[in-house]
Amino acid sequence: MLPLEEILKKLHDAVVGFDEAGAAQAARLLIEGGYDPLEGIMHGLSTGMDTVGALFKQQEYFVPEVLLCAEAMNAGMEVLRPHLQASSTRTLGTIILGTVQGDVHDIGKNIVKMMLEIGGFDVHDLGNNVPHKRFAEELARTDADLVGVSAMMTTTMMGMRSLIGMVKETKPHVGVLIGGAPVTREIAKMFNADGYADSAADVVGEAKRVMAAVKSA
Ligand code: B12
Repeated sequence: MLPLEEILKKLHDAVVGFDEAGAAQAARLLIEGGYDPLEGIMHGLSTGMDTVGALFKQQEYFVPEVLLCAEAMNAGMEVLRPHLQASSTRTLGTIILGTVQGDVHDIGKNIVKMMLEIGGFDVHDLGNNVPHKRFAEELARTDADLVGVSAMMTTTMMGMRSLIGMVKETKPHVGVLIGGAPVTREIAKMFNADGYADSAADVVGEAKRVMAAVKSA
């Protein structure tokens, strides 16, 4: 059996090397080794995407390479996902989730979605590049407790402020969670969001905290 560190490196390298078969194989090794699949997602596949981000910034990788890396990440995720333990069958709450208008990045948002579903939330995923109007329609149509918004660019992140304003105006008791690479706790506070998480590993705890806070307000 390979040590965890070695398997995490294989997952990382498979993402960076856009090796779909390698990512799936390393993911299987992780499961066969009895390791935690979440560890593989957070410290293998996601860490690989961080390296891809650095290579993209240095202009060593361009959009086509990044998309191939994302495919490799998905191949690993497909193997790991069924092994994540659902915490309960009871629905803790309903959350409307999407990537903000103008922004097509959805890899992180999809991991957040998966964690929320496993954590017991009913997730209404609106996808990426979601106009504010779509969030408003879904808010009116459902009895959601929370709205989760992802933004990966500094430019699109600015659009979150008006989206949060719109949610608070129409449904003051709906909590808003935000996240994505450029978002910080300070920005979340400045934009009047109720919650923030910098990693999908913390998102369920934060969603529960926000739900309790808005309900008791
Ligand atoms: C993959 C990627 C792409 C892919 C997206 C594929 C897809 N389906 O998502 C493609 C190739 C399409 C792409 C396109 C572009 N990209 Co791009 N991309 C990236 C890259 C390399 C990785 C992002 C990623 O998936 N990370 C892995 C995931 C797992 O991490 P994450 O998204 O941060 O998510 C975690 C947390 O943030 C958090 N989280 C995320 N969302 C949420 C939501 C909530 C509610 C909560 C609580 C938490 C949370 O939990 C997640 C899981 O742990 C980043 C670099 C980087 N360092 O981020 C650039 C990056 C985001 N891209 C960038 C740019 C500029 C672009 C383009 C404009 C490039 C171009 N010239 O065409 C276009 C944008 C088009 C558009 N209109 O959106 C810049 C943004 C710069 C900025 N600060 O504004 C970055 C930072 C690269 C860079 N350094 O220049 N990109």
